[in-house]
Amino acid sequence: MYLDAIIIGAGFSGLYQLHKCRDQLGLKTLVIEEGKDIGGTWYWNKYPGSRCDTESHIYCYTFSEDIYKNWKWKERYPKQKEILSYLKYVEKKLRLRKNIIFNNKVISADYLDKKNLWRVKTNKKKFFYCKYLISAVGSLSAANVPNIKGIKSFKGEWYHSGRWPDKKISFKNQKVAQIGTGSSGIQIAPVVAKSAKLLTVFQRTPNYSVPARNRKLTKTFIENTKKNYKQIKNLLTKTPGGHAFYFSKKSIFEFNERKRLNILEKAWLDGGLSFRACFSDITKKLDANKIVSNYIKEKINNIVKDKDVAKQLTDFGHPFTSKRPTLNTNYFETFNKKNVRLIDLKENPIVKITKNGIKTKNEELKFDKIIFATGYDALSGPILSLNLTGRKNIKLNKYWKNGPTTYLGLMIPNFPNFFIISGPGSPSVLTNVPAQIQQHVEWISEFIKYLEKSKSISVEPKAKEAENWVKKINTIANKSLFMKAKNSWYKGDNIPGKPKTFIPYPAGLPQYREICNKVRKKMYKGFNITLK
Ligand code: NA7
Repeated sequence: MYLDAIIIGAGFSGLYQLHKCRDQLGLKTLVIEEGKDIGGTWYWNKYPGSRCDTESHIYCYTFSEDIYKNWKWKERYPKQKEILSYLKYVEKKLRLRKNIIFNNKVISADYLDKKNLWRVKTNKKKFFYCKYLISAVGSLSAANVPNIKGIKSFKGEWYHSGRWPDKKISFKNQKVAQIGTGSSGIQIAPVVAKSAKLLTVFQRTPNYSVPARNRKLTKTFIENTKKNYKQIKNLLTKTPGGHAFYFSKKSIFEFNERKRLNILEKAWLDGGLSFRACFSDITKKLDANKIVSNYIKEKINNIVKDKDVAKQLTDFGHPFTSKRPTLNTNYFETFNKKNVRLIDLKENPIVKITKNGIKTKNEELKFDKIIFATGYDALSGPILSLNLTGRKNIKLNKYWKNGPTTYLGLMIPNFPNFFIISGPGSPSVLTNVPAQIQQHVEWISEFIKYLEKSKSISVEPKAKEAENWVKKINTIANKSLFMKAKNSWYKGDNIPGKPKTFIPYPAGLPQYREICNKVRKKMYKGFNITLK
């Protein structure tokens, strides 16, 4: 089957890209989706407590006033189910489903040099041909299940947070192990602890976490977001992370201790991701960061009653925000429950999984269920899993053996007409993702329009431009607090054998947008365009 454009993935990015390609560019377009329905990340992440850490009124599309205004969010942070319903509402409105095939996983894609076409193969042995291939597979979709000895022998059930099964899973009266304490694990533990007989949380690195302070949205708030649609849309293009808050312009050192504390207390009570923005230098300067890191530590110490557990939960070896900032609802309070136990893997590492549970250095524990909240092969993992072969038989896994090389995070040298949404080298995971997805989709669509108009056969970035882009990212990252974290998936540390390089673009969405706009204005400088 021949198509102008194939989009892989039917989440936030794939759906918008389909609308753009089909309805605005008039391209014959197909979306290929592995899951049995739309949703992408939000289709797979059905784990207990799954909820977005970004506020609902901005975790959505802003490209259409009609779509924005006709949807009503219920809570400050949307639940996984609510986001799925939202995406279904958008899909229905734009009549997207008819151009999506489900239950098909792309297992390889080869660029046919002579024909200037991509040949895409799925696990159902279906072949598709297209001129433009667009990855909308997401940044955090390649689940990382650690290779722990004995996992196959486990008699109970195990699940990964990012591949949660469709069936209803009960933890009632069960002995449950949870490995991992990132954003997902921090959401899972308080919910599972409500029904489990015993929940044992295995922690490799303690995590800073700020209260989410979730709440039902008031009628007035909802009305205001609708009334201020244009201002909100505009704001999201101005703030560094595409969120609805600015960073304070004032350093923490401009205030005396009492005032500092007042500001921190207020931000803590408000909760949410904006906590880190209450001073200008928390995320930038180690001395400012230390004050706030200690403040969070004290908060946790005040919540957790058992002093040894509190110590384990606050033995941070990294600055606040150098790893992904997390939000929680009663995560630390959960460790005050009698049926919850924390195991610090630094003191008591896992030796193996047995048929009945987990054997650690110090003990053998029985479990009915194991939850892996162990994260993802972030950003590059989902692209590599497509098994791409580009021009002259160049394999992507070889081309990226020293780390993902892209230009603007959008295209890869030697892989013509292949575009990436939210991939390595783009601001992606460091932003409110739908805000950056829209920027990407709009930029890619403009580019394709230009390519079609100029009767181009193919386009790819110049190798030198891509090398410089990677250098630029690492130069900025090397000066940042991000590099002070060990085991950070931003740098590929969490996957054995993964090249150690900073992966997302770290200088913020407005700066990134400006660079992309400049490239467009300069008639796509940095790209080799081959005309008919
Ligand atoms: P994260 O943030 O990568 O967290 C994964 C957690 O799992 C983290 O605590 C890791 O510890 C831990 N981990 C990873 N591998 C192991 C092994 N082998 N043994 C023990 N512990 C391990 O993933 P999340 O899913 O929580 O969040 C990712 C994003 O997805 C999130 O922001 C949402 O946007 C959705 P570490 O810190 O690496 O020592």
